Amino acid sequence: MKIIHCSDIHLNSKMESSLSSEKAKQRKQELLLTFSKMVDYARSENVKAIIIAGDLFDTESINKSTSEYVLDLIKGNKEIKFIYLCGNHEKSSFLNYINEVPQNLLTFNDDWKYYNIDENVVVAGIDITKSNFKTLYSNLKLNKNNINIVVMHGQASKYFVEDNFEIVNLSMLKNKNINYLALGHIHSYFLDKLDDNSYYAYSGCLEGRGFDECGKKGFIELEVLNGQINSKFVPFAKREIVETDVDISNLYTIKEIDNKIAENVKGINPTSLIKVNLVGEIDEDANIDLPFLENNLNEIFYFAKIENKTKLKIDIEKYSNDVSIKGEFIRQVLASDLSDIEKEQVILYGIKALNGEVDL
Ligand SMILES: [Mn+2]
Repeated sequence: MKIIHCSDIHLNSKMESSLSSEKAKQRKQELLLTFSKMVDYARSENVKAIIIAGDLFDTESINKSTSEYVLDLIKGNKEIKFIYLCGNHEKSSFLNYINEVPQNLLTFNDDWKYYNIDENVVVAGIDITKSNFKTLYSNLKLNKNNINIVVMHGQASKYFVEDNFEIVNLSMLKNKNINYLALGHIHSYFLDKLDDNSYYAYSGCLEGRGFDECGKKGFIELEVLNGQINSKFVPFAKREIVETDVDISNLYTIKEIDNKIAENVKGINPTSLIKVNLVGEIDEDANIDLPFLENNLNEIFYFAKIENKTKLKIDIEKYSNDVSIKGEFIRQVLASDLSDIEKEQVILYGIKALNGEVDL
């Protein structure tokens, strides 16, 4: 029997701020479509249940049309159980929009709830709140003869943290007959041992939204077979978000820099959103025309952005004997009472300013 564990879909997200409003709108739509495609995948793979471990929606004020879309998906797939735990972004949840909760939509509250989704397969879950976070661990009762999946939303911690109800306390979930702990909150896939017989995992989000959500995104597919539970991560995002450093040390011309970037991004899927950080030490005369380089990259990728993080390489020796204003400036700084580190910073900044690269 198969089960999907997903979380942190954040439907209705505003998406990355540096996108044009048109593309941001498109990404918002893609987010909803990827969720819908995951449900299609579930149907085609005969998945019995989809566990959503929180943050299905992004904001507290949930959009009506998105709610209706999700509700139609649930109603249109009666053979799949949607097991949905509200996360910290959904205090007034989309359930408020629903007059009649579909039979295949199973939810949780601040007491443990147990759903028998198949013979000897139980999914238990709870909303962690201010009033239950100290007692919930001792209240969890699981039969060791079942395959037990537990759903929670929060930051996993090996230590008990006083007065923090956003923490999932792993040490207090050990040896409780849990076979798999399905977590939400962290936006990247992560899996580790809970105790000798079980694992805890974050599925991560379905689509990266900004450059703080780089890498492969998707869901976890669980299979219960012969009294065991196996898991695999299924990359499923329509687009990947990639950030990469390109070292342009000792390059001077726009063409050289452009070629170096092209060489570095060769293997990246053109459907991606990419951010290139230019790094290294460059000559003050190097021609870094960011808009030019960025436009070239935007011809290849869905979205591209370049940040110049290079350091200026200044030959102080060369300037200290120079009869130019730069030479005079460097001689004055070197003769000052500043520390060596301060001298270097002042010189770099000053030369940049004299080159017209910074506004004073
Ligand atoms: Mn989240």
